[in-house]
Amino acid sequence: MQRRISLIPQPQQLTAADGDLDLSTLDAIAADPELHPLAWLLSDLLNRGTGLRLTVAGPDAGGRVLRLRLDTAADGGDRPDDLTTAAEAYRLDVTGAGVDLAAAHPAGVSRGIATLRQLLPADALREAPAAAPVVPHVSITDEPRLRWRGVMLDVARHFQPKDFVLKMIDRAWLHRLNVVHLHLTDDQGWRFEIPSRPRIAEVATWRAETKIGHAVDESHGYDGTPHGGHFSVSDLREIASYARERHIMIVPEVNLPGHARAVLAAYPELGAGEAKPVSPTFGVFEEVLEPTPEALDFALEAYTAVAEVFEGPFVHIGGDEVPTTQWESSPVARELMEREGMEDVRGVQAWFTKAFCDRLAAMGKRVIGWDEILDGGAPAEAAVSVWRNEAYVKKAIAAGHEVVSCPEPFVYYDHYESADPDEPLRIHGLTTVEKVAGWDPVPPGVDESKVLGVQCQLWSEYLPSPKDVEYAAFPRLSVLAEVAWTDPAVREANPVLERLDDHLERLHAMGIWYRPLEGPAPWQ
Ligand code: TNX
Repeated sequence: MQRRISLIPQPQQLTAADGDLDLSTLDAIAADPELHPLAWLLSDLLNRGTGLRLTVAGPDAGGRVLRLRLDTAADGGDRPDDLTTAAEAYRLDVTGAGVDLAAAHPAGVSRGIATLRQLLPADALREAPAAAPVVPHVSITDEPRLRWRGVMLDVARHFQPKDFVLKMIDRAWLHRLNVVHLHLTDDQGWRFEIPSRPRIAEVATWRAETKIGHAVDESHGYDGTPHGGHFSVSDLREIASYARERHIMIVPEVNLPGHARAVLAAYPELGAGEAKPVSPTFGVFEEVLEPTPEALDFALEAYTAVAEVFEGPFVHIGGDEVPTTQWESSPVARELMEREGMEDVRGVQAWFTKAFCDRLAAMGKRVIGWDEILDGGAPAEAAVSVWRNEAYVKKAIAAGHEVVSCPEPFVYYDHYESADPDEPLRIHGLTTVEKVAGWDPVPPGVDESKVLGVQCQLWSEYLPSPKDVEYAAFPRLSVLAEVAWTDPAVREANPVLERLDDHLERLHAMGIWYRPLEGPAPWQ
Protein backbone atom coordinates (compact mmCIF):
# COMPACT_ATOMS: atom_id res chain seq x y z
CA MET A 1 0.00 0.00 0.00
CA GLN A 2 1.25 3.47 -0.92
CA ARG A 3 2.00 5.82 1.95
CA ARG A 4 -0.23 8.80 2.41
CA ILE A 5 1.19 12.18 1.55
CA SER A 6 -1.10 15.04 2.48
CA LEU A 7 -0.56 18.34 0.67
CA ILE A 8 -2.76 21.37 -0.05
CA PRO A 9 -3.13 22.13 -2.92
CA GLN A 10 -2.99 18.54 -4.16
CA PRO A 11 -0.33 18.36 -6.93
CA GLN A 12 -1.55 17.27 -10.35
CA GLN A 13 0.61 14.10 -10.30
CA LEU A 14 2.18 12.58 -7.24
CA THR A 15 3.81 9.18 -6.79
CA ALA A 16 4.97 8.23 -3.34
CA ALA A 17 7.75 5.70 -2.74
CA ASP A 18 8.98 3.94 0.38
CA GLY A 19 11.58 5.66 2.47
CA ASP A 20 12.48 9.11 3.72
CA LEU A 21 15.30 11.49 3.00
CA ASP A 22 17.02 13.17 5.92
CA LEU A 23 18.11 16.55 4.54
CA SER A 24 20.82 16.79 7.19
CA THR A 25 22.72 14.09 5.30
CA LEU A 26 23.02 16.38 2.24
CA ASP A 27 26.11 18.44 1.41
CA ALA A 28 24.53 21.62 0.06
CA ILE A 29 21.80 23.29 -1.94
CA ALA A 30 23.14 23.31 -5.51
CA ALA A 31 21.51 25.99 -7.62
CA ASP A 32 21.80 27.81 -10.91
CA PRO A 33 23.00 31.38 -10.29
CA GLU A 34 19.56 32.82 -11.13
CA LEU A 35 18.07 30.67 -8.42
CA HIS A 36 20.43 31.68 -5.62
CA PRO A 37 17.97 34.10 -3.99
CA LEU A 38 15.40 31.28 -3.76
CA ALA A 39 18.08 28.85 -2.60
CA TRP A 40 19.07 31.14 0.29
CA LEU A 41 15.42 31.65 1.16
CA LEU A 42 14.99 27.88 1.36
CA SER A 43 18.19 27.49 3.36
CA ASP A 44 16.94 30.08 5.84
CA LEU A 45 13.51 28.42 6.16
CA LEU A 46 15.13 25.04 6.81
CA ASN A 47 17.36 26.63 9.39
CA ARG A 48 14.52 28.34 11.20
CA GLY A 49 12.23 25.31 11.31
CA THR A 50 14.75 22.50 11.82
CA GLY A 51 18.09 24.03 12.81
CA LEU A 52 19.69 22.62 9.64
CA ARG A 53 22.34 24.74 7.93
CA LEU A 54 22.71 24.03 4.23
CA THR A 55 25.01 26.29 2.29
CA VAL A 56 24.23 27.36 -1.27
CA ALA A 57 26.60 26.14 -3.97
CA GLY A 58 26.81 26.50 -7.74
CA PRO A 59 25.10 24.17 -10.19
CA ASP A 60 28.15 21.96 -10.60
CA ALA A 61 28.41 21.01 -6.94
CA GLY A 62 28.83 17.24 -6.66
CA GLY A 63 27.89 14.88 -3.88
CA ARG A 64 24.42 14.49 -2.46
CA VAL A 65 22.57 17.76 -2.82
CA LEU A 66 19.25 19.51 -2.80
CA ARG A 67 19.30 20.68 -6.39
CA LEU A 68 17.35 23.66 -7.76
CA ARG A 69 17.64 24.05 -11.51
CA LEU A 70 16.16 25.75 -14.51
CA ASP A 71 15.15 23.13 -17.01
CA THR A 72 15.65 24.81 -20.35
CA ALA A 73 13.98 21.93 -22.16
CA ALA A 74 10.68 22.62 -20.41
CA ASP A 75 8.31 25.14 -21.93
CA GLY A 76 7.88 28.04 -19.54
CA GLY A 77 5.81 30.12 -21.91
CA ASP A 78 7.08 33.18 -23.74
CA ARG A 79 5.91 35.80 -21.32
CA PRO A 80 6.19 34.58 -17.74
CA ASP A 81 5.44 38.05 -16.37
CA ASP A 82 2.08 38.03 -18.09
CA LEU A 83 1.08 34.95 -16.13
CA THR A 84 1.26 31.56 -17.74
CA THR A 85 0.63 28.32 -15.92
CA ALA A 86 3.71 26.84 -17.62
CA ALA A 87 5.93 29.38 -15.87
CA GLU A 88 4.75 27.99 -12.53
CA ALA A 89 5.11 24.31 -13.43
CA TYR A 90 7.78 22.26 -11.66
CA ARG A 91 9.06 18.72 -11.10
CA LEU A 92 10.12 17.63 -7.67
CA ASP A 93 11.88 14.32 -6.99
CA VAL A 94 12.94 13.21 -3.55
CA THR A 95 14.99 10.00 -3.51
CA GLY A 96 17.76 8.43 -1.45
CA ALA A 97 20.20 10.36 -3.66
CA GLY A 98 18.88 13.82 -2.78
CA VAL A 99 16.30 16.35 -3.96
CA ASP A 100 15.91 17.48 -7.55
CA LEU A 101 13.61 20.46 -8.16
CA ALA A 102 13.41 21.64 -11.77
CA ALA A 103 11.29 24.22 -13.57
CA ALA A 104 11.38 26.29 -16.73
CA HIS A 105 11.16 29.55 -14.77
CA PRO A 106 12.15 30.66 -11.25
CA ALA A 107 8.45 31.04 -10.42
CA GLY A 108 8.05 27.28 -10.87
CA VAL A 109 11.00 26.63 -8.56
CA SER A 110 9.33 28.89 -6.02
CA ARG A 111 6.11 26.82 -6.20
CA GLY A 112 8.15 23.63 -5.82
CA ILE A 113 9.79 25.05 -2.68
CA ALA A 114 6.31 25.68 -1.26
CA THR A 115 5.50 22.00 -1.84
CA LEU A 116 8.80 20.94 -0.27
CA ARG A 117 7.94 22.98 2.84
CA GLN A 118 4.72 20.98 3.14
CA LEU A 119 6.58 17.67 2.73
CA LEU A 120 8.52 18.46 5.93
CA PRO A 121 6.88 17.69 9.27
CA ALA A 122 4.32 20.37 10.21
CA ASP A 123 6.51 21.48 13.11
CA ALA A 124 9.18 22.59 10.64
CA LEU A 125 6.87 25.56 9.96
CA ARG A 126 7.42 26.87 13.48
CA GLU A 127 9.66 29.87 14.04
CA ALA A 128 11.91 27.63 16.15
CA PRO A 129 13.93 24.54 15.26
CA ALA A 130 11.26 22.06 16.33
CA ALA A 131 11.38 19.25 13.76
CA ALA A 132 13.73 16.84 12.04
CA PRO A 133 14.47 17.83 8.41
CA VAL A 134 12.98 14.68 6.95
CA VAL A 135 10.90 14.42 3.77
CA PRO A 136 9.31 11.34 2.16
CA HIS A 137 10.52 9.91 -1.12
CA VAL A 138 8.17 11.22 -3.76
CA SER A 139 7.93 12.22 -7.37
CA ILE A 140 5.72 15.20 -8.24
CA THR A 141 4.88 16.76 -11.60
CA ASP A 142 2.81 19.86 -11.13
CA GLU A 143 1.33 22.90 -12.85
CA PRO A 144 -1.53 25.15 -11.77
CA ARG A 145 -4.91 24.97 -13.45
CA LEU A 146 -5.45 28.75 -13.30
CA ARG A 147 -3.03 31.63 -13.87
CA TRP A 148 -4.27 34.00 -11.14
CA ARG A 149 -4.69 32.58 -7.65
CA GLY A 150 -5.13 35.44 -5.27
CA VAL A 151 -6.02 36.78 -1.88
CA MET A 152 -7.17 40.34 -1.30
CA LEU A 153 -6.29 42.12 1.93
CA ASP A 154 -8.42 45.14 2.79
CA VAL A 155 -5.99 47.32 4.74
CA ALA A 156 -8.29 50.33 4.25
CA ARG A 157 -11.28 49.55 6.47
CA HIS A 158 -8.97 48.38 9.24
CA PHE A 159 -5.32 49.08 8.81
CA GLN A 160 -3.07 46.03 9.02
CA PRO A 161 0.61 46.56 9.74
CA LYS A 162 3.38 45.80 7.28
CA ASP A 163 4.59 42.77 9.24
CA PHE A 164 1.17 41.18 8.95
CA VAL A 165 1.09 41.83 5.21
CA LEU A 166 4.48 40.11 4.91
CA LYS A 167 3.15 37.14 6.91
CA MET A 168 0.15 36.87 4.61
CA ILE A 169 2.46 36.93 1.58
CA ASP A 170 4.37 34.04 3.13
CA ARG A 171 1.13 32.14 3.74
CA ALA A 172 -0.04 32.79 0.20
CA TRP A 173 3.30 31.39 -0.95
CA LEU A 174 2.93 28.23 1.16
CA HIS A 175 -0.43 27.64 -0.56
CA ARG A 176 1.05 28.19 -4.03
CA LEU A 177 -1.06 31.30 -4.53
CA ASN A 178 0.61 33.87 -6.77
CA VAL A 179 -1.31 37.12 -6.23
CA VAL A 180 -1.74 39.33 -3.17
CA HIS A 181 -4.13 42.17 -3.97
CA LEU A 182 -3.84 45.12 -1.59
CA HIS A 183 -7.02 47.20 -1.25
CA LEU A 184 -5.16 50.36 -0.22
CA THR A 185 -7.84 53.04 -0.15
CA ASP A 186 -11.47 53.43 0.80
CA ASP A 187 -13.91 55.77 2.54
CA GLN A 188 -12.57 54.79 5.96
CA GLY A 189 -8.88 55.40 5.28
CA TRP A 190 -6.16 55.93 2.71
CA ARG A 191 -3.22 53.69 3.51
CA PHE A 192 -0.11 54.88 1.71
CA GLU A 193 1.85 58.06 1.75
CA ILE A 194 2.25 60.31 -1.26
CA PRO A 195 5.07 62.64 -0.18
CA SER A 196 3.94 65.50 -2.44
CA ARG A 197 0.48 65.37 -0.81
CA PRO A 198 1.23 65.65 2.91
CA ARG A 199 -2.41 65.97 4.00
CA ILE A 200 -2.92 62.35 3.03
CA ALA A 201 -0.74 61.09 5.88
CA GLU A 202 -2.01 63.81 8.21
CA VAL A 203 -5.73 63.51 7.55
CA ALA A 204 -6.77 60.70 5.21
CA THR A 205 -5.12 57.88 7.17
CA TRP A 206 -7.03 58.42 10.44
CA ARG A 207 -10.63 58.38 11.51
CA ALA A 208 -12.01 59.59 14.82
CA GLU A 209 -13.69 56.32 15.72
CA THR A 210 -15.30 53.20 14.28
CA LYS A 211 -18.75 51.72 14.37
CA ILE A 212 -18.97 47.97 13.84
CA GLY A 213 -22.25 46.12 13.82
CA HIS A 214 -25.78 46.53 12.71
CA ALA A 215 -27.02 48.74 15.59
CA VAL A 216 -30.37 50.19 14.53
CA ASP A 217 -29.98 53.30 16.63
CA GLU A 218 -27.40 55.47 14.84
CA SER A 219 -26.17 56.89 18.13
CA HIS A 220 -24.88 53.53 19.39
CA GLY A 221 -22.06 51.18 18.51
CA TYR A 222 -19.20 53.69 18.08
CA ASP A 223 -16.00 52.71 19.88
CA GLY A 224 -14.80 56.25 20.62
CA THR A 225 -11.22 55.30 19.68
CA PRO A 226 -9.28 56.81 16.78
CA HIS A 227 -8.15 54.27 14.20
CA GLY A 228 -5.57 54.63 11.48
CA GLY A 229 -2.19 53.91 10.01
CA HIS A 230 -0.52 53.86 6.64
CA PHE A 231 2.45 52.51 4.72
CA SER A 232 5.39 54.79 4.01
CA VAL A 233 7.04 54.57 0.60
CA SER A 234 9.77 52.44 2.17
CA ASP A 235 7.14 50.08 3.66
CA LEU A 236 5.65 49.65 0.18
CA ARG A 237 9.10 48.91 -1.21
CA GLU A 238 9.73 46.33 1.47
CA ILE A 239 6.40 44.64 0.71
CA ALA A 240 7.26 44.69 -3.00
CA SER A 241 10.65 43.09 -2.53
CA TYR A 242 9.41 40.45 -0.06
CA ALA A 243 6.76 39.43 -2.58
CA ARG A 244 9.16 39.56 -5.53
CA GLU A 245 11.59 37.15 -3.82
CA ARG A 246 8.78 34.61 -3.56
CA HIS A 247 7.42 35.24 -7.07
CA ILE A 248 4.17 36.58 -5.70
CA MET A 249 2.61 39.43 -7.66
CA ILE A 250 1.32 42.36 -5.64
CA VAL A 251 -1.70 44.01 -7.24
CA PRO A 252 -2.10 47.45 -5.66
CA GLU A 253 -5.61 48.90 -5.67
CA VAL A 254 -6.33 52.61 -5.46
CA ASN A 255 -10.11 52.79 -5.50
CA LEU A 256 -11.38 55.80 -7.46
CA PRO A 257 -13.45 57.79 -8.37
CA GLY A 258 -15.80 56.50 -5.63
CA HIS A 259 -15.08 55.08 -2.17
CA ALA A 260 -13.08 58.31 -1.95
CA ARG A 261 -14.26 59.92 1.27
CA ALA A 262 -10.95 59.55 3.14
CA VAL A 263 -8.88 61.36 0.53
CA LEU A 264 -11.59 63.96 0.10
CA ALA A 265 -11.46 64.66 3.84
CA ALA A 266 -7.85 65.71 3.22
CA TYR A 267 -8.39 67.47 -0.14
CA PRO A 268 -12.08 68.47 -0.31
CA GLU A 269 -11.38 70.67 -3.33
CA LEU A 270 -10.99 67.50 -5.42
CA GLY A 271 -14.51 66.33 -4.60
CA ALA A 272 -17.89 66.93 -6.15
CA GLY A 273 -19.57 67.70 -2.83
CA GLU A 274 -19.02 69.18 0.60
CA ALA A 275 -16.12 68.21 2.88
CA LYS A 276 -16.84 65.35 5.28
CA PRO A 277 -14.55 63.61 7.78
CA VAL A 278 -12.98 60.19 7.11
CA SER A 279 -15.89 57.83 7.56
CA PRO A 280 -16.30 56.00 10.89
CA THR A 281 -19.06 53.78 9.43
CA PHE A 282 -19.19 51.33 6.54
CA GLY A 283 -21.32 51.12 3.42
CA VAL A 284 -21.53 52.98 0.14
CA PHE A 285 -21.09 56.77 0.32
CA GLU A 286 -21.88 59.57 -2.09
CA GLU A 287 -18.46 61.21 -2.04
CA VAL A 288 -16.77 61.04 -5.46
CA LEU A 289 -14.04 62.88 -7.32
CA GLU A 290 -15.19 65.85 -9.37
CA PRO A 291 -14.25 65.39 -13.04
CA THR A 292 -11.75 68.27 -13.07
CA PRO A 293 -8.17 68.33 -14.38
CA GLU A 294 -6.97 68.73 -10.75
CA ALA A 295 -8.78 65.63 -9.53
CA LEU A 296 -7.56 63.67 -12.51
CA ASP A 297 -3.98 64.82 -11.85
CA PHE A 298 -4.28 63.67 -8.28
CA ALA A 299 -5.59 60.25 -9.29
CA LEU A 300 -2.84 59.81 -11.86
CA GLU A 301 -0.26 60.77 -9.26
CA ALA A 302 -1.65 58.11 -6.92
CA TYR A 303 -1.62 55.44 -9.63
CA THR A 304 1.89 56.40 -10.65
CA ALA A 305 3.06 56.11 -7.04
CA VAL A 306 1.93 52.48 -6.72
CA ALA A 307 2.82 51.55 -10.30
CA GLU A 308 6.41 52.60 -9.67
CA VAL A 309 6.82 50.60 -6.47
CA PHE A 310 5.09 47.38 -7.52
CA GLU A 311 6.68 46.14 -10.71
CA GLY A 312 4.01 43.55 -11.53
CA PRO A 313 2.02 44.06 -14.72
CA PHE A 314 -1.31 44.98 -13.03
CA VAL A 315 -2.71 48.02 -11.24
CA HIS A 316 -6.24 47.81 -9.82
CA ILE A 317 -8.33 50.96 -10.24
CA GLY A 318 -11.27 49.86 -8.06
CA GLY A 319 -14.31 51.46 -9.64
CA ASP A 320 -16.95 49.62 -7.60
CA GLU A 321 -20.10 51.10 -6.14
CA VAL A 322 -19.85 54.65 -7.48
CA PRO A 323 -23.05 56.61 -6.80
CA THR A 324 -23.84 59.35 -9.32
CA THR A 325 -25.77 61.60 -6.93
CA GLN A 326 -23.07 64.26 -6.58
CA TRP A 327 -22.35 64.36 -10.32
CA GLU A 328 -26.05 64.85 -11.02
CA SER A 329 -25.97 68.15 -9.19
CA SER A 330 -22.45 69.21 -10.14
CA PRO A 331 -22.14 71.96 -12.80
CA VAL A 332 -18.64 70.66 -13.64
CA ALA A 333 -19.97 67.16 -14.31
CA ARG A 334 -22.88 68.58 -16.36
CA GLU A 335 -20.46 70.64 -18.41
CA LEU A 336 -18.31 67.55 -19.05
CA MET A 337 -21.39 65.59 -20.13
CA GLU A 338 -22.34 68.28 -22.58
CA ARG A 339 -18.84 68.64 -23.95
CA GLU A 340 -18.45 64.88 -24.44
CA GLY A 341 -22.02 64.36 -25.63
CA MET A 342 -22.82 61.97 -22.77
CA GLU A 343 -26.47 61.11 -22.31
CA ASP A 344 -26.08 59.21 -19.08
CA VAL A 345 -24.35 60.50 -15.96
CA ARG A 346 -22.66 57.05 -15.67
CA GLY A 347 -20.49 58.36 -18.49
CA VAL A 348 -18.61 60.40 -15.91
CA GLN A 349 -17.25 57.24 -14.30
CA ALA A 350 -16.43 55.90 -17.77
CA TRP A 351 -14.51 59.14 -18.42
CA PHE A 352 -12.41 58.55 -15.31
CA THR A 353 -11.93 54.87 -16.15
CA LYS A 354 -10.69 55.71 -19.63
CA ALA A 355 -8.26 58.33 -18.34
CA PHE A 356 -6.85 55.91 -15.74
CA CYS A 357 -6.51 53.15 -18.32
CA ASP A 358 -4.80 55.43 -20.86
CA ARG A 359 -2.26 56.66 -18.33
CA LEU A 360 -1.48 53.23 -16.92
CA ALA A 361 -1.15 51.76 -20.41
CA ALA A 362 1.36 54.50 -21.21
CA MET A 363 3.34 53.32 -18.17
CA GLY A 364 3.30 49.76 -19.51
CA LYS A 365 0.73 48.57 -16.97
CA ARG A 366 -2.40 46.56 -17.42
CA VAL A 367 -5.52 47.74 -15.64
CA ILE A 368 -7.86 45.60 -13.61
CA GLY A 369 -11.06 46.91 -12.01
CA TRP A 370 -14.22 45.68 -10.28
CA ASP A 371 -16.99 44.69 -12.68
CA GLU A 372 -18.60 48.14 -12.62
CA ILE A 373 -15.89 49.18 -15.11
CA LEU A 374 -17.92 47.23 -17.66
CA ASP A 375 -20.21 50.29 -17.73
CA GLY A 376 -17.70 52.00 -19.99
CA GLY A 377 -14.25 53.43 -20.56
CA ALA A 378 -12.18 50.25 -20.16
CA PRO A 379 -10.39 48.82 -23.21
CA ALA A 380 -10.63 45.08 -23.87
CA GLU A 381 -7.09 44.57 -22.47
CA ALA A 382 -8.31 45.59 -19.02
CA ALA A 383 -9.06 42.63 -16.79
CA VAL A 384 -12.16 42.53 -14.63
CA SER A 385 -12.56 41.32 -11.02
CA VAL A 386 -16.11 40.01 -11.20
CA TRP A 387 -17.67 40.16 -7.74
CA ARG A 388 -21.32 40.04 -8.75
CA ASN A 389 -22.83 37.00 -10.42
CA GLU A 390 -21.99 34.75 -13.34
CA ALA A 391 -23.88 37.02 -15.73
CA TYR A 392 -21.06 39.55 -15.26
CA VAL A 393 -18.42 36.90 -16.00
CA LYS A 394 -20.17 36.28 -19.30
CA LYS A 395 -20.71 39.98 -19.98
CA ALA A 396 -17.02 40.73 -19.37
CA ILE A 397 -15.83 37.90 -21.60
CA ALA A 398 -18.27 38.87 -24.35
CA ALA A 399 -16.75 42.36 -24.26
CA GLY A 400 -13.27 40.86 -24.78
CA HIS A 401 -11.96 41.06 -21.20
CA GLU A 402 -10.20 38.41 -19.16
CA VAL A 403 -11.74 37.90 -15.73
CA VAL A 404 -10.74 37.09 -12.20
CA SER A 405 -13.68 35.31 -10.70
CA CYS A 406 -14.55 36.70 -7.24
CA PRO A 407 -18.19 35.74 -6.62
CA GLU A 408 -19.39 36.72 -3.15
CA PRO A 409 -20.92 33.37 -2.08
CA PHE A 410 -17.65 31.46 -2.58
CA VAL A 411 -14.77 33.85 -2.01
CA TYR A 412 -15.87 36.62 0.36
CA TYR A 413 -14.30 35.47 3.59
CA ASP A 414 -15.83 38.30 5.58
CA HIS A 415 -18.97 36.15 5.44
CA TYR A 416 -20.15 33.81 8.21
CA GLU A 417 -18.54 30.37 8.31
CA SER A 418 -21.58 28.57 9.75
CA ALA A 419 -25.07 29.28 11.06
CA ASP A 420 -23.90 28.70 14.65
CA PRO A 421 -25.02 31.69 16.77
CA ASP A 422 -21.60 31.66 18.47
CA GLU A 423 -19.80 32.63 15.26
CA PRO A 424 -18.09 36.01 15.62
CA LEU A 425 -20.05 38.91 14.13
CA ARG A 426 -19.73 39.01 10.36
CA ILE A 427 -21.04 41.35 7.69
CA HIS A 428 -23.57 38.79 6.41
CA GLY A 429 -23.56 35.71 4.15
CA LEU A 430 -22.65 32.07 4.73
CA THR A 431 -19.55 30.51 3.18
CA THR A 432 -18.63 27.17 4.69
CA VAL A 433 -15.42 25.28 3.87
CA GLU A 434 -17.61 22.61 2.27
CA LYS A 435 -19.07 25.22 -0.05
CA VAL A 436 -15.60 26.39 -1.08
CA ALA A 437 -14.43 22.79 -1.55
CA GLY A 438 -17.36 22.06 -3.87
CA TRP A 439 -16.91 25.10 -6.08
CA ASP A 440 -15.95 24.91 -9.73
CA PRO A 441 -14.52 28.36 -10.50
CA VAL A 442 -15.20 28.10 -14.22
CA PRO A 443 -18.98 28.09 -14.68
CA PRO A 444 -20.41 25.85 -17.39
CA GLY A 445 -20.53 27.56 -20.75
CA VAL A 446 -17.63 29.89 -19.92
CA ASP A 447 -14.42 29.86 -21.98
CA GLU A 448 -11.74 28.79 -19.44
CA SER A 449 -8.99 30.49 -21.42
CA LYS A 450 -10.63 33.83 -20.56
CA VAL A 451 -10.71 33.11 -16.83
CA LEU A 452 -7.40 34.36 -15.45
CA GLY A 453 -8.26 32.80 -12.15
CA VAL A 454 -9.86 33.29 -8.77
CA GLN A 455 -9.32 35.34 -5.68
CA CYS A 456 -10.67 35.45 -2.12
CA GLN A 457 -11.54 38.78 -0.50
CA LEU A 458 -10.85 39.64 3.14
CA TRP A 459 -12.93 42.82 3.40
CA SER A 460 -12.15 44.12 6.84
CA GLU A 461 -15.14 46.16 8.00
CA TYR A 462 -15.82 43.43 10.59
CA LEU A 463 -12.22 42.22 10.90
CA PRO A 464 -10.53 44.81 13.09
CA SER A 465 -7.28 42.98 13.91
CA PRO A 466 -4.85 40.63 12.13
CA LYS A 467 -6.20 37.80 14.31
CA ASP A 468 -9.71 38.45 13.03
CA VAL A 469 -8.40 38.41 9.47
CA GLU A 470 -6.63 35.09 10.09
CA TYR A 471 -9.73 33.59 11.65
CA ALA A 472 -11.81 34.59 8.63
CA ALA A 473 -9.16 33.51 6.13
CA PHE A 474 -8.19 30.08 7.40
CA PRO A 475 -8.87 27.41 6.50
CA ARG A 476 -11.16 28.70 3.72
CA LEU A 477 -8.18 30.23 1.92
CA SER A 478 -6.38 26.86 2.05
CA VAL A 479 -9.31 25.13 0.38
CA LEU A 480 -9.61 27.88 -2.21
CA ALA A 481 -5.92 27.48 -3.06
CA GLU A 482 -6.68 23.92 -4.08
CA VAL A 483 -9.75 24.95 -6.07
CA ALA A 484 -7.54 27.39 -7.98
CA TRP A 485 -4.54 25.11 -8.48
CA THR A 486 -5.77 21.55 -8.90
CA ASP A 487 -7.60 20.11 -11.90
CA PRO A 488 -11.21 19.04 -11.24
CA ALA A 489 -10.55 15.33 -11.88
CA VAL A 490 -7.64 15.28 -9.41
CA ARG A 491 -9.77 17.11 -6.84
CA GLU A 492 -12.55 14.62 -7.26
CA ALA A 493 -10.24 11.63 -6.82
CA ASN A 494 -8.74 13.01 -3.59
CA PRO A 495 -11.16 15.33 -1.76
CA VAL A 496 -9.46 18.27 -0.08
CA LEU A 497 -11.60 18.04 3.04
CA GLU A 498 -9.97 14.70 3.85
CA ARG A 499 -6.58 16.43 3.99
CA LEU A 500 -7.68 19.44 5.97
CA ASP A 501 -6.99 18.06 9.47
CA ASP A 502 -3.34 17.46 8.54
CA HIS A 503 -3.14 20.94 7.07
CA LEU A 504 -4.53 22.57 10.21
CA GLU A 505 -1.46 21.22 12.01
CA ARG A 506 0.62 23.34 9.65
CA LEU A 507 -1.53 26.42 10.27
CA HIS A 508 -1.21 25.75 13.99
CA ALA A 509 2.58 25.43 13.78
CA MET A 510 2.70 28.77 11.97
CA GLY A 511 0.81 30.43 14.80
CA ILE A 512 -2.18 31.24 12.61
CA TRP A 513 -5.41 32.07 14.47
CA TYR A 514 -7.47 29.74 12.25
CA ARG A 515 -11.06 28.71 12.79
CA PRO A 516 -11.28 25.08 14.00
CA LEU A 517 -13.44 22.84 11.82
CA GLU A 518 -15.69 21.82 14.70
CA GLY A 519 -16.98 25.33 15.25
CA PRO A 520 -16.31 28.78 16.66
CA ALA A 521 -13.30 28.78 18.96
CA PRO A 522 -13.69 29.79 22.60
CA TRP A 523 -11.07 32.51 22.19
CA GLN A 524 -13.19 34.46 19.69
C1 TNX B 1 -18.81 44.95 -1.45
S1 TNX B 1 -17.14 43.84 -3.70
C2 TNX B 1 -17.74 45.79 -1.69
C3 TNX B 1 -16.86 46.18 -0.58
C4 TNX B 1 -17.34 45.66 0.74
C5 TNX B 1 -17.85 44.23 0.60
C6 TNX B 1 -18.30 43.62 1.89
C7 TNX B 1 -16.87 45.30 -3.85
C8 TNX B 1 -16.14 45.58 -5.03
N1 TNX B 1 -17.33 46.18 -2.94
O1 TNX B 1 -16.70 47.57 -0.56
O2 TNX B 1 -16.29 45.71 1.64
O3 TNX B 1 -18.92 44.22 -0.32
O4 TNX B 1 -18.55 42.25 1.77
